[in-house]
Amino acid sequence: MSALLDALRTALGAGRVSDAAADRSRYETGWRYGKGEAMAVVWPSSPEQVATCLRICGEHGARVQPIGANTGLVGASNPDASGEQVVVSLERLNRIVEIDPVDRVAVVEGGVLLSQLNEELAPLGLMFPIDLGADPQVGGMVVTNTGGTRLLRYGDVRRNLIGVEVALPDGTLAGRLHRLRKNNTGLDFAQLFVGTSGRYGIVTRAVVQLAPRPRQTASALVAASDGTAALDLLRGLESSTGEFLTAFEVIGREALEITLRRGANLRPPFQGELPDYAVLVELSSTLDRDRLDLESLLEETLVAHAEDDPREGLVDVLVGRGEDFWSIRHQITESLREEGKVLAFDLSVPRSRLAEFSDEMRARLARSHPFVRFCDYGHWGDGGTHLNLVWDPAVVDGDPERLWGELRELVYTTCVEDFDGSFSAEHGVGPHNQMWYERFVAAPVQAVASLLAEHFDPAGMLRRRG
Ligand code: 2HG
Ligand code: ZN
Repeated sequence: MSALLDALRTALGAGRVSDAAADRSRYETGWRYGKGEAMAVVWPSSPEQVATCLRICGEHGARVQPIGANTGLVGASNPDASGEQVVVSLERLNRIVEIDPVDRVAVVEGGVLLSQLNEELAPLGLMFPIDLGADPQVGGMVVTNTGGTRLLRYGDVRRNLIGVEVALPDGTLAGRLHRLRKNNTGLDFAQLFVGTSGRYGIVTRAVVQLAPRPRQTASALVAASDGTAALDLLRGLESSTGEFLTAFEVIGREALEITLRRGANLRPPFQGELPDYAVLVELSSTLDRDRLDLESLLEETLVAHAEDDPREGLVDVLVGRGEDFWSIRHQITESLREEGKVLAFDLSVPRSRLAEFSDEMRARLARSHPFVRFCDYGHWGDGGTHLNLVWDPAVVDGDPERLWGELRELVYTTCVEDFDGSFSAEHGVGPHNQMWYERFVAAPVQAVASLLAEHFDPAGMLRRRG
């Protein structure tokens, strides 16, 4: 170990390598899941230094755990429990190399924060259109393939990634920072790394596609009597305002109730009882208000939809106050966390089955685990639902591990097997859900993924233990 640390210090400088517990500890615990122990931490500040770290670790037979902003939700960026991994923190790899408004791309280092990139882009009327409550680094977003609240309009990272440069376990830099939107010359190297949890290499630079920043947005919060009413609204909005629709976020009653009670500075939006589902709708456009009044368009569309709906599924429609509504949306995760024990699921099902899935899942859980609160919310526009199960640990007897296992078995089998859904819609794969990857992902797909891992990383430098 001391020979390894000496070699890393010689390559990076003494201040860029530490095995002190105080330095290691901030990388050892994940935001929600993940708890391990690192051998040391290094802070490379250029793509070449990242590659050099991997080369040196390879020469000493050490394993490596890359980490970005530590905002992941499946424990994939924290070290395992072995105490044998060198954590490679990418926070100093944070230069925006170039912004090209004609190519409409940005070339950024892997450790650039989403907020940092968007602050730089705003004065140019551009944005990197992945919108999240968290503030991850671009490299972490690539290997997770993050989605977020505006995927409906702009797509996920996969759809906005053009080129990558990657430090491979053999200590080389590979890839091409091209700006070609069209390039049918065989396999797409950049796409190979998307959603792989950093298993094949570390993204050192990326070329991402930018979108023109909207000049206006209009928001509404709609009270829907049930999930079917929310889905009817989605269809109605897509057919009448489709090219403007940027977000369609749904919040179930229990999640809304807890968030309004626990969140900071939130005004209850509706008078009286909370609806079964609140839908946050956002339209946006690059046209300015003189040419198109989006807020009036949204209001008229929602009123017409409510009047024409034979089921009378829309109970209340509030237009405007976008900041208030987004503030509620972005405080759900933390509010639920304060409420009790949370077991979070990041699921998707075909959009047409979202209401049916929620009703069925709620009924099954009420029968088997009545003490669990069913808090669902998420990106219904893309079939995504974050089901967070919340309970008071004081009222539950028995082995918590067993309870956890039962709940996961029930929710995942219902979602994947009975509803043809996904056990990881947008948070990726990590130790938290690895066993479900092994169970639900088709064997030929796992075989190709393993072959690629073998190719890029034959010694298993980026492989976790447990
Ligand atoms: C969101 O949509 C995030 O708010 C987090 O993906 C979801 O906390 C969660 O489970
Ligand atoms: Zn989400």
